[in-house]
Amino acid sequence: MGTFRIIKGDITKCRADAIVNAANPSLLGGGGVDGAIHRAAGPELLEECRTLNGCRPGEAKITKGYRLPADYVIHTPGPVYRGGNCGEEQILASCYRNSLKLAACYERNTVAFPSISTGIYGYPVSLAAKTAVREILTFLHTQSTVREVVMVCFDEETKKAYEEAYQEIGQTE
Ligand code: AR6
Repeated sequence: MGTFRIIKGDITKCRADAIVNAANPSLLGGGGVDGAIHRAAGPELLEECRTLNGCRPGEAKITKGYRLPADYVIHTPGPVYRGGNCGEEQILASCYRNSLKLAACYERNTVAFPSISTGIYGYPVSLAAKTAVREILTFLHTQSTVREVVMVCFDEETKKAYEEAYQEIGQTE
C-alpha cells in the first residue's frame, strides 16, 4: 500500500513524477489550475495538447511537463456539476481512476492531484472529496507502481474537506 498525503499548496510547484490537470474537453487550456499549469509549463505544453484531439470527461491523457518541476502532466476533464443526478460522481471517480492508471502505465511513482471539478465546474467540495479519497485509496491498495499520491489543495477549506473525507473513509479501509 502506497502513501496518501493531503497538503495545502500550488500544484505547479510540485516535484511529483506526474501532476494532474483539471482540464476541459478541448485540452487547450482555460482558467483555474489549468491556466496556472499552462502558464508555468510554457507554450510547448499547448503545442503538445493540440495533437491530442481533446479528451472526454472522466478520461485522461498524458503529456510532458516542459518547464514544470513535474516530469509529466496528466490531463483529465472533470464533470460540470449539475445537481448530482447527471452521472457526476461516476465521471469524477473515473477521472481519478483513469489518471492513476495512466500514471502506473508510465511507471510514475508519485502523483499529485488538484481538487478536480470543485472550482469553475461547481462540484461541492465535501462530496467531491469523498469520491476522490475513495478512488485514490482503492487504487493504492490494488497496485504497487504508484507509491505516493498527494492531494494539493489550494486553500484551507479544500484541505479541510479532504482531511475530513480521509478520516471518514481511511478508517474503514
Ligand atoms: N494549484 C492547486 N490547486 C489549484 C491551483 C493551483 N495552482 N489553482 C487553482 N486550484 P478549477 P474545475 C484549485 O476551477 O472546477 C478551467 O478553466 C481551485 O482552487 O481549476 O475542474 C478548465 O479549463 C479548486 O480547488 O477546475 C475547465 O474549463 C481546484 O483547483 C474548468 O476550469 C479546481 O478548480 C475546470 O474546472
